Amino acid sequence: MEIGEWAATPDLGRIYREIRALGLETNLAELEAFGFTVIEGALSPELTVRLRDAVLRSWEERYGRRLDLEGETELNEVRLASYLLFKDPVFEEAVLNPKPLALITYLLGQSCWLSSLTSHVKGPGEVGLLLHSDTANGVPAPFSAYSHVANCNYALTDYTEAGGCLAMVPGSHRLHRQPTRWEVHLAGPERNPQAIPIEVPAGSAVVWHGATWHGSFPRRTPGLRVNLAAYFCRQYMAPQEIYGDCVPTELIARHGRDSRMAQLLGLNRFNGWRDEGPDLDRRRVLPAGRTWQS
Ligand SMILES: O=C(O)CCC(=O)C(=O)O
Ligand SMILES: [Fe+2]
Repeated sequence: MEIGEWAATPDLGRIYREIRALGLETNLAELEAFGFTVIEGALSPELTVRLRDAVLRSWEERYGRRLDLEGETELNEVRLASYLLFKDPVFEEAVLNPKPLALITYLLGQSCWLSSLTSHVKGPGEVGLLLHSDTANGVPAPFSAYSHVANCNYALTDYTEAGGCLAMVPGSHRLHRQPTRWEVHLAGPERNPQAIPIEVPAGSAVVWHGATWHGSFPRRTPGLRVNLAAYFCRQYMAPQEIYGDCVPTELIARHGRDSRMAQLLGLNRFNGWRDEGPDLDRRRVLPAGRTWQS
């Protein structure tokens, strides 16, 4: 059917038309039904390599040692590379990538923020990352049907179970709670039989609803599994990374003060004033006549 300019669903209509124009309706159906979807080829091969190189460079600077993508044995389990956005302009392309961002906008609205941009760099191990829902920070069960947070996980190396790929429990967004401690394991005799490996080629994006149970398998072979986790939240949640005053002026110059990027970085933040009181100018108006706050 044609999605009109319906008064009852102005924001939904706009984002739905965008999702249709981007060819993402099947992904949207998967996201609704199973709580996650895969966009293969979300990154070009060239962009995948640039992002992976930038992640590894940043990790090596942070931890002061070299990594071996193919043969690593020293790095055990996961060590996080965090606060990546300002480390290289290539990360801005990942955050604004139209297809994943359209699905994130469906889940969280136009007013959402980037909560963090990190990489779970993973070497060989036994445990992996236990199953969880990202709806943390004190959100009580039962979780709401709508997402408070949402995630876009880019595979920057090929994802296989033995290589330590992402794990999902399909349909778990409908359980509206965190897994119990008997449900979290991805290895050994207690492995949750409902968890499936997301085996996808590098360059894929996996987008999920904030309530969906996920984790990642232990890596059983030498070398590294590299992801890029672009994690978003509604603005009433506490973002994991604070950008605000740290946003480089060149980044603002590249995108503009009224851009989606400025919104994603919380630069239009309204709450959180001090003695000066609220700054009403921060409720900036979009060309479409809607405010970022909607
Ligand atoms: O290791 C992974 O890819 C999963 C990371 C994760 O749980 C997250 O980004 O929320
Ligand atoms: Fe997570």
